[in-house]
Amino acid sequence: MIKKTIPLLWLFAAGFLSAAPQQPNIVFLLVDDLGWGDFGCYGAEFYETPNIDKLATEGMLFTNAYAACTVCSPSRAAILTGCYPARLHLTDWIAGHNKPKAKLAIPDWKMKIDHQRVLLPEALKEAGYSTAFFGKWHLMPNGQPDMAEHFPTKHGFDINVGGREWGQPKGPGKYFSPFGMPNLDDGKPGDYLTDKLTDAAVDFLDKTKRDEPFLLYFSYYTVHGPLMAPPELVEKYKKKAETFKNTKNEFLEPRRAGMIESLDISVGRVMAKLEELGIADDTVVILTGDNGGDHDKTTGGLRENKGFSHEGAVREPLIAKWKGSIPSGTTCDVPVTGTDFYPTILDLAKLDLRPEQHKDGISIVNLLKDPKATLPRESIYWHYPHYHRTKPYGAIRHGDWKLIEFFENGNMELFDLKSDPNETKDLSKENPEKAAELFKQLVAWRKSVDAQMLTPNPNYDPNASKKKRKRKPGKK
Ligand SMILES: [Ca+2]
Repeated sequence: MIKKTIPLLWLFAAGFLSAAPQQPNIVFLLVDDLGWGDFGCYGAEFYETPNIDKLATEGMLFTNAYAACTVCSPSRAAILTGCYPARLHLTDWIAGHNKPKAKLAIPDWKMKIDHQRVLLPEALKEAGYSTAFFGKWHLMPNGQPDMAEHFPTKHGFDINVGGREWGQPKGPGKYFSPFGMPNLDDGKPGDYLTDKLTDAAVDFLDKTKRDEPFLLYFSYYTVHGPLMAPPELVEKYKKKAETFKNTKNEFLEPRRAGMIESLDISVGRVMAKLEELGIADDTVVILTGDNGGDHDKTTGGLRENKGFSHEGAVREPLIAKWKGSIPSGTTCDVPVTGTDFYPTILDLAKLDLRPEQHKDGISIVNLLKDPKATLPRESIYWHYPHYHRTKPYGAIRHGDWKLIEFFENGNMELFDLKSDPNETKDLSKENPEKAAELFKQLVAWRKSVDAQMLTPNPNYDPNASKKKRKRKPGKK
């Protein structure tokens, strides 16, 4: 007995064992359809986000952070797996668009993440983390027999509040009670979804054990449509819009501004709870979005928005805070993407990386220590073999260069994002050598990840999209 006890006491005395967690807690805040220009710290003047702006002053703000896809589900899958949507064959929002008369036929893509993959929450769980999911999931094969096998709790989360197949609130009251979501208290009439999810997240924080690190994955339904905000906030922004000088061509939509402010209030409540519990300094906070804003005036001037193919579709706010480890009030301009969160979070938690899992992500911890550092990566990629607001496309960013290839006709656009961040001038004709070099890389990358391609559509009808749909009698 003595032989066993002494080494244990020695370990306690040496500080190797203590009541405090050895690894940081992780609070991952994922906002739906978040535009690059939606926060004050990213230039917004109409929308008010004091708590998020404070987070930026306490941490690092990224100016070239990307979502891995222009729409929801693939981007979310990339965060959880560390793999590009192209590699996962999960390349569109679930359940996606089908355009049976389009020039190209879309591939037979997957509406779920394969269970043999070890997801970020599963990796953290193996390392002793408790894992909790709140909000929008949207990673279930909607209507298929195995749908129930793909709840968040089947992919590594101990707790799921609100996650189901929905890509937006579809309960009877949508953003207002009743919500019709798993494990979420419907509350009373007038209760607002973002507030109720925040209540649940804060309650989770209250109940966490101090000797067990946690992952709080808060995946907001907001600011995806339908645009619905608490009436007092809608009123506030209606009044503000009356006299607001819109010098930056912002989207003066009082309901959306109210949704953003309710998000900001939620972030403030989570931060306040971490402080109250005395665990703020032991907690990494990461805030980002899943794809661009759903309106072209939400992207801080970047071209296009969600569902398209240019920067406004995929460039996202990203703020990371960890007091004492991430230098406060700093800005990083190095391009990073959604696949990087998995290895980065493992690295922050001092866990072994799992390159066989997060195949397309790299740890950006060296940037989180020094925003002027470089990453051992030359290019990042997108692959969207689907029709949405855009036509099917692929893209590569290499340094300041970006090449977009449109699959229907092989057209390419080349931009220098340093001199032309809003992609106003296509340089592909002026600089065909650079376009060819990037195209070659893009093609090689697609092969390396086994990307699914479109095929000629035998049912192609060039006039289909031009035909006006016949309106049913009585419908406007
Ligand atoms: Ca989205």
